[in-house]
Amino acid sequence: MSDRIRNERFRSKVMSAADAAALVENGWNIGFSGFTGAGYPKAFPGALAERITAAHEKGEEFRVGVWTGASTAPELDGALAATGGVAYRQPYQSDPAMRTAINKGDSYYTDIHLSHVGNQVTQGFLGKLNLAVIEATAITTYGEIVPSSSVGMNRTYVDQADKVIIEVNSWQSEDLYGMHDIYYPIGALPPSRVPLPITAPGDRIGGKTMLVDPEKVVAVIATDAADRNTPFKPLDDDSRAIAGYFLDFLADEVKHGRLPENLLPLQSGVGNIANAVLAGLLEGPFENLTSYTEVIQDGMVDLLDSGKLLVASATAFSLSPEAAHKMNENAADYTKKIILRPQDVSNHPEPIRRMGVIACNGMIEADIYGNVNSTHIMGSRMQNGIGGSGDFTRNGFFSAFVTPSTAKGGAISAITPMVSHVDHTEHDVDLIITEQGLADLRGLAPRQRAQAIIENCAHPDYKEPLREYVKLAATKANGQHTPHDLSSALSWHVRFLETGSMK
Ligand code: 0RQ
Repeated sequence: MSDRIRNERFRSKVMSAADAAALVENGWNIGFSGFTGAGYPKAFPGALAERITAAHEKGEEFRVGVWTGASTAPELDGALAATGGVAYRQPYQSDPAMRTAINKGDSYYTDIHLSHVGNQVTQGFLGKLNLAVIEATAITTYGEIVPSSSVGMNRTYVDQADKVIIEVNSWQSEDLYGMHDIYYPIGALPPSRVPLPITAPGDRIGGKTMLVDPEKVVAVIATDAADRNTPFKPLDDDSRAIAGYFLDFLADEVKHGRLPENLLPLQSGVGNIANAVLAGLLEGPFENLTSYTEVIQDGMVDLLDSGKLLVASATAFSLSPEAAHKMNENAADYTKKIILRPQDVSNHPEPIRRMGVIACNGMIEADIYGNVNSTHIMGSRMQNGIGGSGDFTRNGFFSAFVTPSTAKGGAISAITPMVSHVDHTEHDVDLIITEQGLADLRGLAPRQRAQAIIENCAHPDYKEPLREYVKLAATKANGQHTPHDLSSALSWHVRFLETGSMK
């Protein structure tokens, strides 16, 4: 490990995770590294969970605020949520235990656009950041931090926190050095902000390492543990069908001269459908592709290997164990084609709009007019969070949302008269795609959108009831520009809650 901690001053601060956790005080806000199960600290969170539990057993109050880049893993979100000691969580999570704590109201949660977090922290909107706990692959001779498999919020948390703890993880490949692009904007807050100088996904605008004031570093912990690395499910027929419609649509746009032959930079959300789209690209006709996205999944690595994708810009990996192993073995090669940036750069509206990124994200439900719910089951239960979907959807060249047309074995229609929660409004949503087909909403008025979505995307079991709703809504006093019958608009959700089915 001493060859990874190359600065004597930092070497003298090496201690156990338990000793480091003992430094934490009740009420602190802690900014952790970690994004979609990559690059989160592996040892400190568990040790902190033990400290919190011990305090609770003595009847002492001990709760902390947990800030991250995005989702982490059972060792972080899971372990801390299980203590009941998480008072506050932001900006994104996907852990079952944390989700339960949030939905019970035990942990308050702010669901924030990922590109906004840096601003909000730096401006002080979220209160004081007491501690940053950051995973690194190494600490350089000059005392700079080489990040690991995610960058996320690391730069901002290290800058803004009073104290810093660094976990140096020898499981992460040292060859990741050079993959990161850590941009330090001059005058980061308005009115001093300057343009973000990215005009192509492969542009590098920052340094390879993160700077840290050594005075702030209170502990260095040595670890050797793998990222979460969830295996992908084998591609199912629905995912393949959705990917097929999207790829046919892209080919048609090229044919009509609305997209160049190598498309525009691609953004792809997380999950199996997104991975299926990437797998489809592998077999498809497009060459010389680029990606400006936030997460690099297996499908993206396969595309890079095939030579069809030239470069991928993101903020983190989210890989299967096999792909993570391959990344660790070949990181030096991938460094030439992959750039990991802070999330306020990977998700920044400015380059997304400038380069015309094609956005494609998963959703929970859409309504007949194209409003999308990405976060709340039945309008109330938080699933994960908006993540970066809004950053890309609002600012992309065009924006697609994908989902199977039904959930829970057909008891739920993903196309409803009115969504039970809105994350993306009809103004931002250009394409809706299910295994039934694709609705191209560009330029359509609400009544036309309803027809396109119902006829192309709804499951056959729900088509007729949706048509009936549209007819009914048109007869009501409220049957105006966007026809609605407010007394029955959410009746499908109510029926599901009462009977277990929307049918
Ligand atoms: O419930 O877990 O109880 O079985 O919702 O559904 O099918 O596993 O969904 O993994 O494709 O994720 C929107 C959540 C889709 C994701 C969402 C139930 C379903 C299941 C999960 P169970 P699936 P996927 C980049 C961009 C927001 C963030 C984002 C997401 C559970 O895509 O989090 O896009 N997006 N970030 O049964 C009721 C419906 C339902 C439903 C599914 N209509 N009604 N329940 N479910 N549809 C990444 C980052 O930003 C980090």
